[in-house]
Amino acid sequence: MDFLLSNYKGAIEQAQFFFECGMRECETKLNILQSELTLIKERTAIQRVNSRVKSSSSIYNKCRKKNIPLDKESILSEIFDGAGVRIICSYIDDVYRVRDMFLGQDDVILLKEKDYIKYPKDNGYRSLHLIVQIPVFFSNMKEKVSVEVQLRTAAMDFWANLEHELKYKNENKDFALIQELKLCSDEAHYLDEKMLMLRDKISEFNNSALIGL
Ligand code: 0O2
Repeated sequence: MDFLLSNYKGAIEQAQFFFECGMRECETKLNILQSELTLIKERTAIQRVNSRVKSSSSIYNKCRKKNIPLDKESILSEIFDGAGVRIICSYIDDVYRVRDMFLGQDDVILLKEKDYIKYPKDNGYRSLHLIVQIPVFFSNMKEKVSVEVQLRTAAMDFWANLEHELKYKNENKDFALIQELKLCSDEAHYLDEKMLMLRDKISEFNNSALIGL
């Protein structure tokens, strides 16, 4: 496998360069949104942003699995999660607000959206996934790069990270474990909804205290 991979190293590295540039463009947009919300004294809608470029071996394996030719152009046009950006939000409604603010930018093109918050996966996985295309400007050309953006709350992120470690990649078929993980996901979702309700109650209380009601 290492030998096979090394045959395509050049093409994969070139594609990774473009993925990294698309990822950095997205990060910049999100950092600006985060700073703007801080400036206007909005509460913390975006807690943090994590990013990664898919590793050479993952790109190679995905191309092999999906019959994608191992050249730069095909990798860039057929692999949509080569660049990944994950946005961790405080509350469920922040996920959708940040989504709207991000997609509202006229150079961000939405290619695909999967709402695993409204429609969780059977195992309990929750997140909002967007595949977007974003322009990156170079010295003599412009390239549209696809980026997978995942938005989720801190509770969803906690669950997904643990589940990923415990099971997702290992295909563990232990039924009791799968059930327990699903239960944990429902409990995390309950907490998300409860905190949202409490936040609204507290802000209602603070507003009426402010106007002396
Ligand atoms: P990694 O290591 O995070 O990059 P695809 O094959 O990716 O084109 P798919 O499976 O339809 O198509 O994509 P989907 O459903 O949008 O999921 C892609 C990514 O979401 C995964 O990337 C994970 O990061 C995350 N994800 C999806 N389902 C689950 C799940 O059940 N549990 C956890 N923990 N994460 C999930 P990768 O490349 O699989 O992994």
